[in-house]
Amino acid sequence: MSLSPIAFHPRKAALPSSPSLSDDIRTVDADAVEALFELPFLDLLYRAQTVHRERHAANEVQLSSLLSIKTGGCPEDCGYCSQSSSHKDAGVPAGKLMAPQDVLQAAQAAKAQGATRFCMGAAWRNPKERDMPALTTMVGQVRALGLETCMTLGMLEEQQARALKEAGLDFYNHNLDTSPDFYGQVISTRGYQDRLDTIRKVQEAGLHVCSGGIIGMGETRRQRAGLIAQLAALDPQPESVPINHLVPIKGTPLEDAPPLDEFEFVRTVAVARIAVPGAVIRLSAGRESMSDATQALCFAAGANSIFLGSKLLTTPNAPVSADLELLARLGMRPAPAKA
Ligand code: SAM
Ligand code: DTB
Ligand code: SF4
Repeated sequence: MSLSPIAFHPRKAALPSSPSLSDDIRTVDADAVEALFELPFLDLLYRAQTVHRERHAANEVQLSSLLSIKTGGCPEDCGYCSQSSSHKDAGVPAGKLMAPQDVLQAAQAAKAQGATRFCMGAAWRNPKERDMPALTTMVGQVRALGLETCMTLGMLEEQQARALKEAGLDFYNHNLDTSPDFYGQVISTRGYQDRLDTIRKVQEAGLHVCSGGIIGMGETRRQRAGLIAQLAALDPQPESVPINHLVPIKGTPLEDAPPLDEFEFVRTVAVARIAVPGAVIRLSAGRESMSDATQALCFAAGANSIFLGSKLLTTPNAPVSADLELLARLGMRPAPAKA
């Protein structure tokens, strides 16, 4: 049986030009990506699985663990987030940056549970210079455990990205979150171009980029395609793409976002797999309320990474024992550590 061609090249210059969008944003065409979304479900899954097997170990899942090293009180107003100081009703109090010693202990526990990457997240618009010594200490200590390191701290300056790289940081997570034309309905305090600029600085510092978005915020299919087109157009493409399902949080503007058809979420994972073929696609937030069957479909669509641990940043994650059991039931195995 022969396979139909599956090459996918995001084309340039077809989003309608808009005076409010910068050149970087205008140059991506979402048509080709949207065409993938329009395929019959099984054809799309077949293509995604074919691409997946060409580039990745078919039955391996990379296991990351996530820790909120600085929680709440964030000056940004991201409509989905419990940690924004604009969303006091979400009930997440502002905390201080954790001590490196406590972060190290959490990393040791994550390693013992089977994680190979440790991701540290801070509810900041950007890190301050005074925070850098503690951050670089954390990176060095976690790296010395033999774990891969990832941080997500908001916007970075060039020298901050370089300092984190020198300290041993492997990945920087900075999401585009959604398409350029839906973005303004979700976030007003940071622009799309700001995000692209931070990603560029992270790339120039030699860090691996982890960048993805959130699905289920009320965006259209075209806008989901717009997000994936932007991610696919990053040069180089990101090494890691987290696909988050919105966790609707009471007290945030998106608490009543319209529910999303679960097959549309699976389709998004499949389209991301085809459009960013070399990346590890992480099935991120939202797994806690997903059935085992839907998660298995996401793996079939090319997802090959999850967060392991009972908590994400402020919301619960699936229990570790249930996750390990699910992987065993599917005959899937944790990917070996690279660090
Ligand atoms: N403050 C930093 C920033 O936003 O750049 C880093 C941490 S922030 C919480 C990291 C990412 O988590 C966001 O970009 C968003 O994609 C995801 N996220 C936050 N709240 C979420 C929610 N309720 N549901 C799904 N994803 C969420
Ligand atoms: C990402 O894309 N998803 C993670 C990680 N990067 C930092 C965060 C998910 C947060 C889910 C909501 C919460 O727990 O507050
Ligand atoms: Fe702040 Fe990040 Fe939450 Fe936005 S997503 S409000 S930047 S913590």
